[in-house]
Amino acid sequence: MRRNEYIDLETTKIFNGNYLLAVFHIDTYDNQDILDAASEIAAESSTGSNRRVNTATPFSDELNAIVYKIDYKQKLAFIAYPWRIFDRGGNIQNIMTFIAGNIFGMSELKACKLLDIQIPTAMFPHYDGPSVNIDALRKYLNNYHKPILGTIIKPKIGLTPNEYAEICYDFWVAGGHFVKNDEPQADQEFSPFIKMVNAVKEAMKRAEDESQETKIHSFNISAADFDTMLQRAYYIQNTMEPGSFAFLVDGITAGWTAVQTIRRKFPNVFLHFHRAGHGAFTRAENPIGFSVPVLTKMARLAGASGIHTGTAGIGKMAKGESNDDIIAAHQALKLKSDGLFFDQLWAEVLEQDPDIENAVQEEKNIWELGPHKLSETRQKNKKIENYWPEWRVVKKTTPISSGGLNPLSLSKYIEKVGTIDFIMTMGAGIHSHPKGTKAGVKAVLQAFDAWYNKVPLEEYAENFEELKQAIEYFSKK
Ligand code: CAP
Ligand code: MG
Ligand code: MG
Repeated sequence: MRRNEYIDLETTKIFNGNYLLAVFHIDTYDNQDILDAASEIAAESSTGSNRRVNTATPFSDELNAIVYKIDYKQKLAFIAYPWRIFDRGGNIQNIMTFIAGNIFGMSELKACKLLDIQIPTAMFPHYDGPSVNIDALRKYLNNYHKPILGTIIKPKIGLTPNEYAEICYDFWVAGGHFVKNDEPQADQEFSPFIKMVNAVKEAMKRAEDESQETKIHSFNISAADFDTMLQRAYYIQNTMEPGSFAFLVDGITAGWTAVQTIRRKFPNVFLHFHRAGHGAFTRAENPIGFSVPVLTKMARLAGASGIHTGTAGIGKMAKGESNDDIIAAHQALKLKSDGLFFDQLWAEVLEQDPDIENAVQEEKNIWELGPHKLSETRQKNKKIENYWPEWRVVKKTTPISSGGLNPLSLSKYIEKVGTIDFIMTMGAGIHSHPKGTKAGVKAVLQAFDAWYNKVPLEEYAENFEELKQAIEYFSKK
């Protein structure tokens, strides 16, 4: 039914900074007018229920979400949420409970997909945002001009701590930067957490001594309860060298509160948001859920240092809607980026703030250089450009590209995403190389050098056996 108290198609007040804007693709089973359906979604996702209640007051009505635009052709509803309805204290879980909560269960909806959001800059001082990000990893690794090249140890589960650590050693000593636990790794009886941490520490030391390079391991600290998560985090912090470790949290299955607890307890540790389970919400063919850019924006607001943003169709995982994976990677990295529906400025803009305007322009100039120029400039300067005004902004988070990737994927993804500022993790893409893990790493490094020197992979592989074998093997379906 039409809920007029949740509709105001002429209003412009929703652009005054007091509203979080959202756009949903909606459809109903009984071919209901989508303005009616949109007003019911606005009710259920803000102050109302399925009928007008007598207990509503003039003040509670002020907190109603507002349907402010409808695109009948594309079945899109634009809804504005007065963000004062959200829990104070920077709570992401509460926002998602409103805008991606009950409405997914509304029986009359055949489709209800939250495609994009615009977070008003007035909200930013109330949320954590990232503290550590890829810049800290680059400094620690002394790697400024390449993507952070990572792996996931495979098999996903079932290795003893020593077997696991040996594969870490092989990856690191051959030149790899970053190893992560796989998303279900925890404290299984055949691979006790403490033993795994100590085995990794020993393997890292061996690989660093031999390679004369620093290395990083991202440990999965997701657990049954926060006390156990924190115990695992403190154990790692007390065992590993500062900077040599990241904390991985399965953000969908462990939840937003887990992500934010770790962000707040360990502001100096890279917080790796693994999104296992996101496909139930984000896959393009899912009519009900939210998009990869929405998940990425909320993870950045929550303070994740990095979040998986997909492979833009290059890997094994299904893409989100259209080119969502690339939009998400840009939403992760940029100070200002255009989404499919909203552009998003990640700064609290004081009136006529020239600093931010300059920074946005500088960022635009840097991105227009393209990944090659950026990589060459960084190779020479060995530093990160400082267009980020450290104050009044939500720092960038790190796109993590993963899923069915192999040495042949690297240059394709760099060109698609238009930057080298991401972590790329290859599991099978390294550990299924015909000549083993070390050869897999060498093939990835050679693939990067081919891109950097602007030489076609096949031509470059004529002088590099590991890359040649990778091309032969990974080109076969
Ligand atoms: C990749 C991976 C990652 C998925 C996550 C896996 O392994 O470790 O968890 O890529 O997907 O378990 O499948 P492979 P996404 O490199 O062997 O494929 O990044 O899309 O969230
Ligand atoms: Mg309820
Ligand atoms: Mg995995």
